[in-house]
Amino acid sequence: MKPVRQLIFVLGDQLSLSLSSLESADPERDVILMCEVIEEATYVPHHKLKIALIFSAMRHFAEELRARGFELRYTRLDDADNSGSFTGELARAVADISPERVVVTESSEWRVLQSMKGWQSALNIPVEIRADTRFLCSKSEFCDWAEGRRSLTMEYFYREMRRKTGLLMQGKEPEGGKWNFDAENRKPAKPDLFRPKHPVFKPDEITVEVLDLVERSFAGNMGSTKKFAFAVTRADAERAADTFMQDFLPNFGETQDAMLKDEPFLNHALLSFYINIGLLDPLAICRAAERAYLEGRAPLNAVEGFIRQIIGWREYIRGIYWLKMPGYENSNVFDAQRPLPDFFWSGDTDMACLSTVITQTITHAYAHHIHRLMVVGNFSMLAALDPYAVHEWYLSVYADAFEWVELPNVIGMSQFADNGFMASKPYAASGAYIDRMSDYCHGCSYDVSKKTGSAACPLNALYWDFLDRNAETLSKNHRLAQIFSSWHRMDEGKKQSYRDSASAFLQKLDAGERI
Ligand code: FAD
Ligand code: DLZ
Ligand code: SF4
Repeated sequence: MKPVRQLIFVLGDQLSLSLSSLESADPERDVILMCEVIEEATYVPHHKLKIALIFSAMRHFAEELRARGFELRYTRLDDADNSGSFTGELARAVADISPERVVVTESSEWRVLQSMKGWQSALNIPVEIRADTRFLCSKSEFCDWAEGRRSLTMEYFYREMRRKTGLLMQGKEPEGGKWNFDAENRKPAKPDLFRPKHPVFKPDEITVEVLDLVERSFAGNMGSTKKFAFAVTRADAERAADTFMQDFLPNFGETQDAMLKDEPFLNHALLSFYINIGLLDPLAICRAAERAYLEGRAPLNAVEGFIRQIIGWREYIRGIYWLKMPGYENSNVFDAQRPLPDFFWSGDTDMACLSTVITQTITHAYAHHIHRLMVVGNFSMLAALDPYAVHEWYLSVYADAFEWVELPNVIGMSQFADNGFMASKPYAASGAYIDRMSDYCHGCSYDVSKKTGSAACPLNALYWDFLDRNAETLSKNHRLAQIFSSWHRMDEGKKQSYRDSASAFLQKLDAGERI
């Protein structure tokens, strides 16, 4: 047997043929290591569908590499000699194969990158850690952009990314004369029986084996794998992307913020899982969306909105993560300490908005952006839930959740726990917002039009109570000046009834009573 030149270690969210660690890989002389390990599967209690998606996509990626002539060393979760950790599996492979060196692409998460940095000395072998080139903006480019700025507004970063990629640009000017068409994208939606259906992928033999493994090994975790419908190969993920471009993109913009109880997906892409594990290339997806606009198949407001989510928000969020880690995960400006209520794991609450979104999360390991931000996130912030516990919940329950993208979205965008480092004001809303953007309130046990008292929508009193409770931090925020002046103009009796209603609600929550 020829000596092994490189042992290339590929992680579960690195399933891309263009991965930097695979550059100049040689099937004749290199071996690729992939492993399912209990440490990764349990650092939070992941949703069963999330574990199944990752394991099945990993096994299919291993097949794809084998078909290209590579030798794979693949450890399954239930292999008898599986050591259970990345470091253990790498050590075992190094001892068995004696490669000249190890090559990896840097981990997407701070936690794993710390281990990676210790491998060279722990294993006494050269370890090359290569940059992850699947992002448009490198970590150092983001630092350069952020340095010296008073505020890190996403919109300005996004414009840089438009210029860099040339997406939707006419020379130096943005297509359509404006950078952002969001003003056209805040409409509610109506149920539509003729709305196209998102594709469903039938599990093949490999997936069926994984589903069985997951049901056996993670029986107590959230969800069920019975209706597993994710794409697990690059080809199927590309099919999902093509269907989105054709059937959903034209209407993506208008209903982006809308919520309907019987339509959890509306016109959203359902592509984040595939992009985040490396089955889809974000820039290629944006180019496909741009083509749809240039060929007259989708309007500018929809295409610009979609592209902004990917080259703007996604890249910006990653930049913030690496700028602020470690330590960002412990941000808690409001000193919120309340543990998560049990209904976060069951959906069992009388608040129809939360019950709908959490139940759909349990079913699909998915909820769209406004569900995450304005339903679960808004409630968590108004009810002073501990942001770290909220972060761990999001990291567990969504199939697309990897810390680099989940943490800033939760800690910064949705909980404002970083005191506005990311968001210029908290995304806080009373029931009126949910009522305007959804059909949830109609069937709710609470009355959205009532402001206070036990029959009133709890969000109405919680909203004012949140502002009042945190006035010292928030009243300096000029974007909240108008709201605080309304609060100050309110008569004392009304203010007190908001405080009393919120306090009664929070006491029930603390006592574990049904709310
Ligand atoms: P669409 O709404 O169709 O958007 C298209 C694409 O844009 C997405 O696939 C995604 O790649 C990208 N995108 C959109 N918004 C964001 C954003 N804020 N940050 C990063 N990428 C974005 N996204 C994750 O990928 N993983 C997470 O763990 C995650 N956690 C979140 C937690 C909270 C509290 C909030 C408010 C948002 C979170 N997001 C997360 C962002 C966003 O909600 C999801 O990317 C989106 O819902 C995925 O569904 P989709 O593919 O249908 O997206
Ligand atoms: C999320 C996850 C899970 C559940 N299991 C594995 C695994 O067994 N093997 C693996 O390589 N990756 C897994 N992942 C994804 C990793 O957690 C992810 O690649 C790292 O956190 C990135 O730093
Ligand atoms: Fe949610 Fe309040 Fe509407 Fe009920 S009334 S669905 S609790 S916003």
